[in-house]
Amino acid sequence: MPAARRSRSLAFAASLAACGGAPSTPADTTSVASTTSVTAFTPEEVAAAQKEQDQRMAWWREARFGMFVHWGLYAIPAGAWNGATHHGEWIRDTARIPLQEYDQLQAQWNPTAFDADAWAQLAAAAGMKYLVLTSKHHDGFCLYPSGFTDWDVAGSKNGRDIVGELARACAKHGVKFCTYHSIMDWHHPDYLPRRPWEAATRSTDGADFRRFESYLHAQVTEIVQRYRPAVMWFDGEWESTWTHQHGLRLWSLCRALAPEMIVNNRVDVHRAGMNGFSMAEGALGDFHTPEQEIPANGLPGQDWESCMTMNGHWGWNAADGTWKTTTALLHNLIDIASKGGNYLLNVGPRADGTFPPEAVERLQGIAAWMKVCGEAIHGTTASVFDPLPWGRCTVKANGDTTTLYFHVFDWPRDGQFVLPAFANEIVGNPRLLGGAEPGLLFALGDAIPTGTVNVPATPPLPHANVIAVRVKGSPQPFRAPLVVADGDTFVGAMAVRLRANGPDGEVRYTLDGSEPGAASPRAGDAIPLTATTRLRAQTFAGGTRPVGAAIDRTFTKLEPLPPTKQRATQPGLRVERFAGDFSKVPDDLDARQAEATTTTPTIALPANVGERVLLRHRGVLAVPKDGLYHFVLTSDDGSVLRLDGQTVVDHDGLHGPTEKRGTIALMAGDHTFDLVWFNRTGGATLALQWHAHGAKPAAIDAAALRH
Ligand code: H79
Repeated sequence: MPAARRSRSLAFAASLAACGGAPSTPADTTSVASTTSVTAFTPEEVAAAQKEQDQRMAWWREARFGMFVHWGLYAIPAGAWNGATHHGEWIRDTARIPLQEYDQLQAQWNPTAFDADAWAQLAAAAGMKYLVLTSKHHDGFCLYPSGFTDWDVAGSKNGRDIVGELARACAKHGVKFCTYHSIMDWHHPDYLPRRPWEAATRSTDGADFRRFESYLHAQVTEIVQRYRPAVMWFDGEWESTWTHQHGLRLWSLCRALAPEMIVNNRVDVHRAGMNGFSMAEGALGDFHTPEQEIPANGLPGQDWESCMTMNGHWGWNAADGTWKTTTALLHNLIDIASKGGNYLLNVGPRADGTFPPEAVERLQGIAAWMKVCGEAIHGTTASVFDPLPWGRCTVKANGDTTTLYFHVFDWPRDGQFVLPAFANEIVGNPRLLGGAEPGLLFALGDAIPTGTVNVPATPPLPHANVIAVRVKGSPQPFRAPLVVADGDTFVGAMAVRLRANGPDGEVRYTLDGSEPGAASPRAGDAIPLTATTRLRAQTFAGGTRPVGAAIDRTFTKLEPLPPTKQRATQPGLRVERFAGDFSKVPDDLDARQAEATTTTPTIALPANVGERVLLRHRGVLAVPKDGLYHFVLTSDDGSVLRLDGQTVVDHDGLHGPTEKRGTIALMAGDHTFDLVWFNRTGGATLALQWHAHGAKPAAIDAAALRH
């Protein structure tokens, strides 16, 4: 998945637009253009908007941990319908329940054991600083009495205002109350589109999406004015009817209603797939929302929150026993905090209003840990070190000192904890949270004030143990040397540069596979490579002590493949079509008989290519000059690109529309081209781009393809 490239300023244009006046009326489509014409803002205006965003995000950035609550009518069937037990909050869709049948759940809504105070107390004790409740999920049912629909708790036999009770309970327990409100709505007659499976039976006659937008704005206004949520968490924005203009109007409404309210990025349409990272410049929202995943390297410089379930479902599913352990949940929290994000951990309450005991047990386990180690989570920022093999690090600045919290997942059995290297002076004794005081001895390593901490052989806490080290100033970690190289493969020769990454230190390297030592050559000028070479490098503090992570990279010299002798005079590629239930490219394709053969001028799927189909594009690719060529292959489902019989990109298997890259060295001239693609069911995508090393990817021009 590509990392998001977005400055935090994404929300500025719109927040400035919103400052300019009242939000536009949704039905008034003529005003849209003027609302969205984002003209140039002065640097002062941008700085003011940035400051405003920083102010409203301040508590959220400190919080690091929140509770998600998915609750609604779907808790009544608890995941089971017609014998299947895998459903969740999507049950009306996944079990294809007709509206009239689903409507009957409203009469059964009767959460007699709902105790808002108990929920808020559990969240507070677990160190969760905010709670996000589904005021409305995709099924459209509202957990509060809405003035704009009867499809709400007020229309059930138990009229309790769940949102109101929980908002008050959260306030009492010092937990910020927030609401999740789905844009997608499977109940409102004006919402479009219908679910594909109900399109024939649920008429869209008279449906008007502009009226739905008015309804959505009315409900958001109602919720904000009545319950003052600290965060408005939108979702279900990915359907075709929701546009950036709709997002801008909803964002502007929120900004005008409650300038201090935080709004997630799902208000707008620019997420890349379901992973929750806004990709486009100008995408709205205060924070990114990766779902069920933790970005491998965080999203440096940006605000993000990973929402994740405790088992495999958001809504209550009685059959789901796949509960993550308390250790796994805490490691997620620590991992996310160490990458600078927030963790929004879900609970799916049961229909009677109680949390499942498995969830309570885990929350209590987390609470016990947080009681001792909460200071290592709350108010911290991302690690400054290279990935640590034994755990994670969080950082907290306090005036002119900084506390480094080392969260140890794998406790050193020999009682010797080796600190990651940094150049700061340590203040006082390291602390083992939850351990006996003073407890720790500290041994200086060389001239650099880092080294080994003596720790008890048995740590005090389950799940993870935290060693807190206070240092002077801001952290100065030693990190792996920076490698400046133009890729990992080359033709002919290439140059690689090494640079120290951090405080004073020497970078030393080897090219023969041996471990770099204090006597290895010191990096200075560019290192020329003329053959495949393994480069190993390390920073040495004081000239002798290896510090930070080591570099171990192989640069591969490729010999360009000679052109084929195959004659190809016809323009375009030959396309063979095969029928079959493929889940991967079959090995025996050469032996199979195509059911049809056509030609194509460029690589593009025919309209309505269909399902259970495989297309094989063959011919030659004319390469303009000797060199490295990179290929970007996007497909849904699988595809494999071969040139001159060599696999260049293997993007095989069943998957959604994702891209994969590959590199090959080619001499000028024709090369045999063989691109296989298949679709089992659902979406069908195929695109191939290429570029010479150093150039930008582009589609393959028809002039380069013959057969
Ligand atoms: O509210 C939770 C989910 O219901 C919602 N976002 C989180 C916070 C969400 N909506 N859509 N998705 C997540 C992704 C869509 C997944 C789907 Fe499926 C795959 C929809 C249908 C197939 C998951 C699996 C839901 C039903 C089956």
